[in-house]
Amino acid sequence: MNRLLATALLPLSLAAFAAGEPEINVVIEGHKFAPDRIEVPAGQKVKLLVENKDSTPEEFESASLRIEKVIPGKSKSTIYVGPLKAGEYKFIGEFNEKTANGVVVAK
Ligand SMILES: [Cu+2]
Repeated sequence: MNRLLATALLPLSLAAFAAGEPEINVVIEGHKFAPDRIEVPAGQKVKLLVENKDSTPEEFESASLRIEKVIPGKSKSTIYVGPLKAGEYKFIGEFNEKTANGVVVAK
C-alpha cells in the first residue's frame, strides 16, 4: 500500500472502530421523515438516530423490519436495524401514515 492510500484509509478505519455500528441521523418534522430513503450497508447492523422535532409523538413502524417504536414529541430515540439482506424495506409513521413514510434500502 502506498503512503497516500494509507493516509486516506486511516481516518475511515478509526471512525468505524470508534463508532461500532454505522449511525444514520433521521429527522421527523412536519410529520415526514428526512431522509425518507435511508441507505444502509447490507449484512450489517445499523443504528438509526431518530429525532422527532414535531411536538406530537410518532410511531416508527415496519412489518418487514419488524420494528415498532413510539418516539415522543421533541425527543430522540435510537432504532437498530439489520443486519439486512439487500433489498427495500418500507416503513411508516403510523400516527401520520399519509405523509410519514419511507424506505430503508440495504445494498
Ligand atoms: Cu403500530
